[in-house]
Amino acid sequence: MKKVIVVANRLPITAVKRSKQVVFQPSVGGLATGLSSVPDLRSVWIGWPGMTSEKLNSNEKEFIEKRLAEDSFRPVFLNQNDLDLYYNGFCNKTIWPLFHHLIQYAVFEQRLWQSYDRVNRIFRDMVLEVADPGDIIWIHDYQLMLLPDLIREQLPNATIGFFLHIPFPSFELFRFLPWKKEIINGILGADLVGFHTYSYVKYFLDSIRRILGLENTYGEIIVNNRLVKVDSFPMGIDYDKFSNAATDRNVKREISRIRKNVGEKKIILSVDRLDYTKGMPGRLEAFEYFLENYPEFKGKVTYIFVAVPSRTKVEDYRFLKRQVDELVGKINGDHGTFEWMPIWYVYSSVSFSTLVALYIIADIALVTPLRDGMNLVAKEYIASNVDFKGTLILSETAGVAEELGEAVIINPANKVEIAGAIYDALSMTDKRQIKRNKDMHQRLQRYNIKKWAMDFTGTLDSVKKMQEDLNTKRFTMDAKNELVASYFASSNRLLLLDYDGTLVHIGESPEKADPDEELLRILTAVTDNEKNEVVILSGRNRETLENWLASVNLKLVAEHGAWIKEKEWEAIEPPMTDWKKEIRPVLEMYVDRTPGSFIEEKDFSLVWHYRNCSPELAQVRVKELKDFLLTLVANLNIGFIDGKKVIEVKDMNINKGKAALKWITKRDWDFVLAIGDDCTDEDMFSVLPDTAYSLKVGLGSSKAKFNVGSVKEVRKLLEALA
Ligand code: ADQ
Repeated sequence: MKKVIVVANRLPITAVKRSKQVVFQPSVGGLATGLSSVPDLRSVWIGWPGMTSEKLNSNEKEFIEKRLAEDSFRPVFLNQNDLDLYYNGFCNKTIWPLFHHLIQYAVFEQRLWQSYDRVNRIFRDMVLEVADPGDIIWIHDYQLMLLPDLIREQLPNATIGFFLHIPFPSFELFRFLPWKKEIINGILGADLVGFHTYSYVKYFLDSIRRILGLENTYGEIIVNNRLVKVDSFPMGIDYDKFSNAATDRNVKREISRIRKNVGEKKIILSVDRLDYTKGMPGRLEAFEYFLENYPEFKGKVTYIFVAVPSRTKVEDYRFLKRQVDELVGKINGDHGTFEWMPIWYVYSSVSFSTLVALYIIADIALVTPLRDGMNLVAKEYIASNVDFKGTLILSETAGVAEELGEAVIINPANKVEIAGAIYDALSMTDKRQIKRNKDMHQRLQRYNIKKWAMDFTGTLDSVKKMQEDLNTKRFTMDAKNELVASYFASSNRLLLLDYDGTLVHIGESPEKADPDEELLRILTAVTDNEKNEVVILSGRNRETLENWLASVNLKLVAEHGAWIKEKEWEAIEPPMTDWKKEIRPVLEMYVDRTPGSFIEEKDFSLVWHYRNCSPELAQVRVKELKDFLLTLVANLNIGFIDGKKVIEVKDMNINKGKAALKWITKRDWDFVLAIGDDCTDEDMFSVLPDTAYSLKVGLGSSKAKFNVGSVKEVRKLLEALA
């Protein structure tokens, strides 16, 4: 049976030492519940068990390994140095603040990065030990962003999913990260990349476009000839666990205990890890503002403020603790009386029964993070209140706000608005509360943690199937051997080769695509064989081809078939260029409105280049220009090609197909091979005889018989023919 290997920084169980004995604290999170419900999957977890190596002797380590193995957990042991530099360092001082748009807290230090890289490799080694062919490897969160690609390097066919639980930042912030390219490439080692919301998906795709120059189609990207899908999967909760809790005896007991202590006052609740992303000081100030501006509620409202200790080794968190302590003290001091304490401050983790009792008893849940990947507390609050009562006040900047739009949505930086929302919520009728909460309830019930886990693993499965479909036309070793054999058995051969993207890799600057020594050597060897006729069919102009390829005895086709050179250059048809004077002013207008773009004029075409423009602006302009050209082309008998970062307007009677036909019909060839990479080469593929071999470089549908991986593979093939 295939298994899912869940890799996360922490295991769902923590080892601690009590009176010199190692004991375990189970902390079953939502993820474990979700995965246990995916049919036909057995799961193995890999993660840090919670104690550093220095605190364990070899017997204790062995004991931990044995005990964890009973639950199919595999520990990754980290030492104190790793914990300081990787976890408390790069993870929580660099990535966490930056990804939450709080760059003022972020530090960028080489040694922290090096440790992150090293620890990701330690995790990789454990995955390699555990993984069998066919397993699903599901990697979680920001601590392990390099891991997908590290595994891919060793297991090229592995099924890898990656899910980020925190927000992905906008490019304007992400660009500050000195290791942004490594991080993006690391994540793209996965087959499926998931985020909580569509906004994070957009930010991620935007960074890929800007950093790697890779475009996507509906979230699908081709990375090194492998299809990668990026999509949103809003994480759900264990709905039944929370919605059934109201009838639990322990929960009922907790409710009476809390009610006895608070009395009949209205209850406002907040529950979070003590973290600067959660907006705690701003929330406390908003509560103070509420008391000052709605004094009629003094003595009638209690704010239960639960904060779970978190990352206490990081100075910013200690500072926040002091800040929160002071604010709570100040508000209680300024407004409290002998009979009434405005804020009940609990700085500890609470049991499940207490947590749900608080959710049920609270009239208001105040969830006001500055930024939050999702925020499960908001979902748990709604799910626990099966009578649909209570009001959720929610930050617009929490991922969960995209799903729970019926909540009272506020800006966490606006204390006046938050105070107003508290006032409205306290005055809200039951009827209105029920109406708001019912829809949210149903949504949480439907898209619960099980559905989420099945959705992610199911999508991962379908991505693998899509990859297989794309691979069916792959140019395998057998296909290559057959082609080579047929080549050597023939004596009258025609080779039709595109240039850019086929013989040379198109990098950032297409003007620097001149042939390197290796290519010239290969082309010379192939053309020197008198049984071969080799034609380069390119979109480039005559001068460029002439300059670059003069030293080789090639036949040339320039401007997509407009010019042909056997001995001298000849126009395939008399040039028809009247249309240029109408199109040029249009393109000039686009140059003026799109900084970085420029026009290239060829004999038979006009080309608008936009590779140096801002990708967003270019996307808009390309769409506008194409719409505009569509209205013009029919009358002018021209067409346009939506090429690689270019729009080329040209006479549609001229194409590579026509030029190729000129050669195909010239002689009775007993071997024909055509290789190309983009839409202009499809015209060439479509005129080939059935017996011809044709290869498209890269993935994607094509009239060519085979897809070949890269320019490198094309060169290898030509070398084999030399
Ligand atoms: P967190 O930042 O930890 O998670 P959150 O989504 O609210 O934030 O999850 C906290 C969990 O801890 C909840 O399930 C809650 O019940 C529990 N919890 C909180 N306070 C507690 C307390 N005092 N005692 C006991 N339990 C408590 C990260 C991201 C989030 C994202 C989650 C899941 O930062 O944005 O929603 O992962 O992907």
